[in-house]
Amino acid sequence: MHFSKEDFGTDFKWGVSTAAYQIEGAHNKDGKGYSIWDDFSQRRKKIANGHSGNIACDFYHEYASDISIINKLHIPNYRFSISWSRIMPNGIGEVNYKGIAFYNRIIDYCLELGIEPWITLYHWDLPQALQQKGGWTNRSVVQWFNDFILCCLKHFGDRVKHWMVLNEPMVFTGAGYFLGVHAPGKRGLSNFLAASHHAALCQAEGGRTIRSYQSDFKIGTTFSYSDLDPLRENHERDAKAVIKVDALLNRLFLEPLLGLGYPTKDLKILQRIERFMQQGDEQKLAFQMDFIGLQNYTRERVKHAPFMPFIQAKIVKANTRNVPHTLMNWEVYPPCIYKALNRMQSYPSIKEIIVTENGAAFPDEVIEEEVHDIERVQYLKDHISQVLLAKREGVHVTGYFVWTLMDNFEWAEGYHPRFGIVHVDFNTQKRIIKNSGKWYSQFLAP
Ligand code: IFM
Repeated sequence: MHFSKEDFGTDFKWGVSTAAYQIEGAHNKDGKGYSIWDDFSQRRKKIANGHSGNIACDFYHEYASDISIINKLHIPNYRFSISWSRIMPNGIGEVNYKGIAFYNRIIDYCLELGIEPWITLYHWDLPQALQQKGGWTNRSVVQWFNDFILCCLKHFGDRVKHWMVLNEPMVFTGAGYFLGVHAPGKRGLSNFLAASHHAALCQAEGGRTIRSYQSDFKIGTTFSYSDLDPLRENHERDAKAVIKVDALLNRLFLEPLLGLGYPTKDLKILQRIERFMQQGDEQKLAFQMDFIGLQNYTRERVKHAPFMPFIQAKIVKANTRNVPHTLMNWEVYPPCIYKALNRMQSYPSIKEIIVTENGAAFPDEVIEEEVHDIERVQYLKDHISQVLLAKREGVHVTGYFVWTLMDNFEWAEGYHPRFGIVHVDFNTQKRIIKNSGKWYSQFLAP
C-alpha cells in the first residue's frame, strides 16, 4: 500500500522514543544516585557480555547533537524518560539540581528546535535506595513515586505538556520481580503480585497527581501489548492457553486502569493479588487517561503446556516456527499492530491510542559510512501502513513513535540488538543515520 504522512491528517503525532538508562550513561556523574539497573548490571553480571549502561550512548554529554539529529530528521515529537535517581539520588528527599538542570537543557533545546518533549516518568530505573526498602513490593512506593512526580511537575511542568506515567508495567514487574532476568533480579509469585498491584496503583495515582497539578496536560501511560494466536488452529486447549496468556500479558495492568478490575476470571492465579489489596483499592486502580500508549512489536503463538506452573501455557518462539524474525527472536508480522489497535479500541473507555513504541532490531552493518538497513525500512513501512489501515477503519489512533532514535542498551541483551534508526559506534560515540532514519525523515519532511 502506498501512503504518505498526509494520509494520517495534520494532527497526527509523529515521534521517536528513548529511555534514560538505555542512552544516558554518566551513571555516577554530577550527583546521580544508583538505580536498580546500575546495581543489576554491575554486580550481578546478568547482562549479555557483561554489558552495562554506564556509558551507553553518552547522551548525558551528547544530548545537543542527538536532539539536533531528531530535528534534522524532521521528527516533531521526542519521548524520553527521567532517571529518578538522577534527580532524587535516594529516591526520596534530597533533590539533585544538577540532574534537574540536565533535563531542563534537554527540554529547552527541544523547544528551541520546535520539537515537542513527551516525558515518561518511569522507564524501569528505580533508585537502588528504594529497592533496599523492597522497591515495588513495598506499598510505600505509591507515596515515593508521587513525590517524584511532583518534583518533575514542579521543575518541568512549565514547559512539558505531554506526560506518560509508566513504561510497560508488565515487563518491569514480570522480568524484574517474577523471572529475575531484569533489575532488581527478584523472583517468585509473591514478589510479582505485590509489585504488580503497587505499580497498578501508581499508574492511576500518577495520572491523578498530574491532572490535579494541571488539568489540561495530556496524560497517558504505556503498555506492552502483543497480538496472540494459538499455535494450532482449531485446537481447544491452545485457544484456552491464549486466553490465560492474554490476561497476564495484555490485560493485567490495562483493565484495572479502565475500572474493570484484574482479569482474575481468566487467570485464576491472579486472585492471589487480593492479598496485597486494601479497602478502596479497586476504585484507586482506575483513572481516565487522555490516551493509552500502545507498544507493539510482534505477535506470539501460544500453546497449551500442562507442566508450566501457574499458567499451563507457553509462548513458542519465532525461530522454532520457521517465520521471519528479528534479532530479539520476535516474529515479523505487521498485522499484529492493526489487531492490537483494534483490540484496544474495543474498550469503550479508551478514547485515544498513541503507538508510543514500534520498531525492530536487525543485524546492521556499516559499509562506507552507511547502514543499508532495508529490513528495518520495510518493517517500519509495513507497520505504519497497518496503523493507517486501522485509522481508516475508525480506530482512534492519533500518533506513532518509532522505537528508537539510536542504538542503545537493550537491557538483559546488552548492546547486541540494535533498534535505532541512527547507528551508534559505542567505542567512538559516532552516529550514522541509517537508511531507516533517512526514510523516516523523507516521510516526515514538510
Ligand atoms: O528497549 C525496549 C524498551 O525499553 C521498552 N519496550 C521494548 C523495547 C525493545 O525491547
